[in-house]
Amino acid sequence: MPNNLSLTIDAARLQAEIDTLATYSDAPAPAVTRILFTPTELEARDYVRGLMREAALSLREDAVGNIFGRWEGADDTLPAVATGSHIDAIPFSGKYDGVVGVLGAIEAVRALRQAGFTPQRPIELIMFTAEEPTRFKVGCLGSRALAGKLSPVKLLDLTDGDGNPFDAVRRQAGYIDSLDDVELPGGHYDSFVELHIEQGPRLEAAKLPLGVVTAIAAPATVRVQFEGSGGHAGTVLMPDRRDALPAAAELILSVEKIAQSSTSPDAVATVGLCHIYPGAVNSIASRVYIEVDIRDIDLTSRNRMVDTVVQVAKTIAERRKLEYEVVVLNADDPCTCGREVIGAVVESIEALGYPYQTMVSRAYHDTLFMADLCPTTMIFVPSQNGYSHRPDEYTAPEDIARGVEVLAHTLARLAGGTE
Ligand code: HGY
Ligand code: MN
Ligand code: MN
Repeated sequence: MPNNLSLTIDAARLQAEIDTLATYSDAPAPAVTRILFTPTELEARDYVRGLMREAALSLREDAVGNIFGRWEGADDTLPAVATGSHIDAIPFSGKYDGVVGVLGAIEAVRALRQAGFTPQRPIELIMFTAEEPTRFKVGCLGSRALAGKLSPVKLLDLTDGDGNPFDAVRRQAGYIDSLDDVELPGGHYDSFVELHIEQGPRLEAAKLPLGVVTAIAAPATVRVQFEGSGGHAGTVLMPDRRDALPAAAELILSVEKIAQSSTSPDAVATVGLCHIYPGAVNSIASRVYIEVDIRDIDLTSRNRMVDTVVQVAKTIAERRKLEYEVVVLNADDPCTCGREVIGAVVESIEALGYPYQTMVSRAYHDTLFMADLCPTTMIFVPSQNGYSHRPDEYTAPEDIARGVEVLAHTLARLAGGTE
């Protein structure tokens, strides 16, 4: 790694690209909605492909829609250093989540090239398919598949909320290759570093511009469906009802209580999605579908909460004489980041003279699954007021540029190379 690599990050160009990408949205600005393989998201993919090509990256796309942009190294036989993130966005969210790690990585490559740097190892950017669980109910779909944690058989099982199979939707989007070729072997990458907004309040509270991630919390999702008789809101008397909505209401309050009463400070649980059928003011709910998001850094605590939620859902349904279905959609392990990769980020930050802190990520990211393939870490930049997954998500351009500068130096350090 050249000692005095001095890089110029074009913060204004990067911000303009972030603002342009935000226009590919199915929600009115400043909100962003960009759901996997919708026409809007396909147009956004085209925009990112163009930027990758302009940065002289050679492109490859796999069967689930992960997009790879490769900068060949002096020794292309060596496992690449990888970086990247996602551009899909949950409904009515912000324009920085994931985007900073994709467009920022492209800017890092441009800055390194402009400084005359040539990497020894190849450097590969990855735009992961569907980090958000919005359409197919599983988060990190692309990175899970790369890490072999979402098999071709499981991928063929996936359908979206309208019953469209993942396989049909991906083919309509132009991804027709075999799902068997998605999984990457261990050793395929040397290391992986993801630049991401913190999506929480800690860096801002500590008045620090940078975070280095040492571990990522363990996410789980539980799907619960209650089924009753429904019927006319005026003519079915109270003793004769089997109303699905009060059952869901009981469970939603229990989910909150289960997390609040945990002794673990990082225990969180949320019901962010609830569908009521038929959804009419004068009709008793015949079916209610909810999804529960449960997380903790501590796996035992997280698993205890999942087990309790499943048990409480069953107890409520049986007491109310409702049919029910309770499915644990995913219950992932937390990940510990790689000491050497963390070291490379810390060395880069300290050489640049910036203050920072090491920290755990309470949000999950593609890094969680890349950790099954190689040593990983993340670089966090502050979120204003800790806001994320909301239209007023914001990170200052100078904070983003600083994160990109650290990412670029880290990639150079990990890849080795010459000016
Ligand atoms: O939900 C998460 O942690 C991530 O932002 N998808
Ligand atoms: Mn997100
Ligand atoms: Mn994200």
